[in-house]
Amino acid sequence: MCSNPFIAVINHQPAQRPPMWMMRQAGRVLPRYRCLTQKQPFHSILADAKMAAEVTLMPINDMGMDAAILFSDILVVPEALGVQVEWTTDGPVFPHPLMDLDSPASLLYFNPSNLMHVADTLDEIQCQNTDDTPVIGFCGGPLTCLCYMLGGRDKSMQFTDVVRYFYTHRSETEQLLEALTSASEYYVRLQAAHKISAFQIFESFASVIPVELYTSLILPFVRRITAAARDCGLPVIFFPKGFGTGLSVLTKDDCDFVSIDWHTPLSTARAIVSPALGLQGNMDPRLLFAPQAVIAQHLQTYMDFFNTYPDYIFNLGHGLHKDTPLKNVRFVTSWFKQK
Ligand code: 1CP
Repeated sequence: MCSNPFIAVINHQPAQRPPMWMMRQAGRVLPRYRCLTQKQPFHSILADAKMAAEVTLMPINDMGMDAAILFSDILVVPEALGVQVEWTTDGPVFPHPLMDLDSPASLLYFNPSNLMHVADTLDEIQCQNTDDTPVIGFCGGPLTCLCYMLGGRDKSMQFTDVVRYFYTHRSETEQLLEALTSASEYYVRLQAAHKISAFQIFESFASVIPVELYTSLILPFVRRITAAARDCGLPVIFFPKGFGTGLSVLTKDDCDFVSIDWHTPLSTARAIVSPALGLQGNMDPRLLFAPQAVIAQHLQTYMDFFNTYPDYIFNLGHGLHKDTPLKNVRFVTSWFKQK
């Protein structure tokens, strides 16, 4: 049996317990990370390979996770395409959303050298990674990145004007998706060349368009990113947040594992997702604020699920919240390790 449960399960091998990691585990919650952000803003930690590598590996020692996720952001790809992103303490700001411009696709110019800091970070992770912890690389899903590129940040998370643009400017939309996907294919190959064990596509805004439109307009581009990862021998996890019944359209061409959000019961997901695909997820991140006895009851249901469907990775149904009690995160990882 493979000694790291994440490596075992992601490659469809047996493991004694579910592997576990949590979306947004790098940064946000950890006191050591918080301490670092007192001195350095988020974007300068990203640009510093040594620091970004340190943050990537913090959740292994400080939280007990089985896998690390690269400390970076989905917006580095739009930035490398020339979209201006300003990193403020309140999150990313887009001074010139593409929707305000004529023929925006013609203005994009992919500059791969803007992504090289990620290669440096991955190399540095390998130097610091003495116990060979698996590292998960990632990019944003085509729809999620396009929402930010066209509309900028939308606190309502509805992106109504962007969706309207898809209908009124279909050809321009497809050209933008083409540019974004080519850059993402390059980005996945770059990460693979600098040693990662799996790749996750974060499609956080899958819910903003109808399932049929997602399937016809966006999914072909997701498939291209997945194919690029597979070419490099990487298994792919796809997280289409809020996709609901759309989960039933996913096939082996789209990914190897589907990450389920907290809204969809895991048993429902298992019933509608192709049996060829493993599942990851989906504990409500807000449950981590509950008493530990309540958390333990939920963990038992995930353990039971794993015992029935071993193609399963424990995770949250969306990212960790900033003020989550660290002791409860540690409770989760030690609970599984005692099994
Ligand atoms: O998972 C990890 O811990 C690794 C690092 C990581 C990842 C995977 C960061 C660090 N960002 C992301 C992905 C990401 N970035 C997503 C997809 C996942 C999700 O839905 O949470 C999204 C939508 C973003 C965009 C983004 N970057 C936002 C949200 C903006 C909005 O529309 O409200 C913010 C605030 C950032 C900045 C950012 N990225 C990462 C960190 C640590 C920070 C600093 C602030 C914070 O802690 O959120």
